Amino acid sequence: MKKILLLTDNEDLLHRFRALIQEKRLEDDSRFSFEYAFSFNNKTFIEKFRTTDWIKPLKVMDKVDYLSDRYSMIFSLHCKQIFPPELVTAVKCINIHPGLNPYNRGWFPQVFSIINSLPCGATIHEIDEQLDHGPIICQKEVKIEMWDTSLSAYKKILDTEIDLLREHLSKILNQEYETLTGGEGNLNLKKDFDSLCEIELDDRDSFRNHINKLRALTHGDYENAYFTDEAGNKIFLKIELKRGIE
Ligand code: 0FX
Repeated sequence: MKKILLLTDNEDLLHRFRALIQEKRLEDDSRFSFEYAFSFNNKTFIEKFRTTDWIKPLKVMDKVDYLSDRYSMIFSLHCKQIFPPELVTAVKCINIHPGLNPYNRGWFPQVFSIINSLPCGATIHEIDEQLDHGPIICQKEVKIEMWDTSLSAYKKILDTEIDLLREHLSKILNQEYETLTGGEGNLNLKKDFDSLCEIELDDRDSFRNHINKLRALTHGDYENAYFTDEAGNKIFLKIELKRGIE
């Protein structure tokens, strides 16, 4: 029996992955057994899953030998830890990524796609030693509309990740797939997102670009975009867009 580990820090995707495993009757498939873990520093998960034993906190860096010995395959479904080279060379590690590699690899791809118009979507790929970079197993573009915010684009991307898993999971588990090389593309880090959030009040640009920046930084209750008033207070802002009905 092949032991498979799913590592995630995203609760919505965790439940949707488990539902998919049930839907595909993989829980009863004697060839595979699934185990679940989240990042050791994920305080929300630690609190939420304190009394359960089917999912556990894990510090990947400290457990490379254990993970390599125990598992045939490890999935990262929005796991916030970077897998070290010794792990990805020892066991097949697969990333489910909310971006269309190689465009806007890294942090919050849809935010950057709204601003730089590079394609966005979902990608399932083998993990190599670089971030969101390894051989691509499957991917699908998600169209970002003029009225999308980061949140509405993100919801479509998550649905697409699940659609890709629904279509390709069995092939991936049986390692019956071919890969494509994605190229280098471009990479955004957390510091790039943080610097986007600071709005310079005297910046001059087209309305299109200003609107794009604000909708890229509008994501539910997150306080992203801000400017600073004379007293030094941060004033947060977001934008509301509504498509008119013809
Ligand atoms: O789990 P996740 O959706 O994904 C992120 C990265 O985008 C992804 O490339 C990486 N593989 C994964 C491990 O981590 O991240 P999240 O739940 O922290 O954020 C989801 C969305 O929420 C994000 O795309 C934009 C929005 N957001 C999040 C934070 C923390 C904001 O707008 N502001 C924020 O401060």
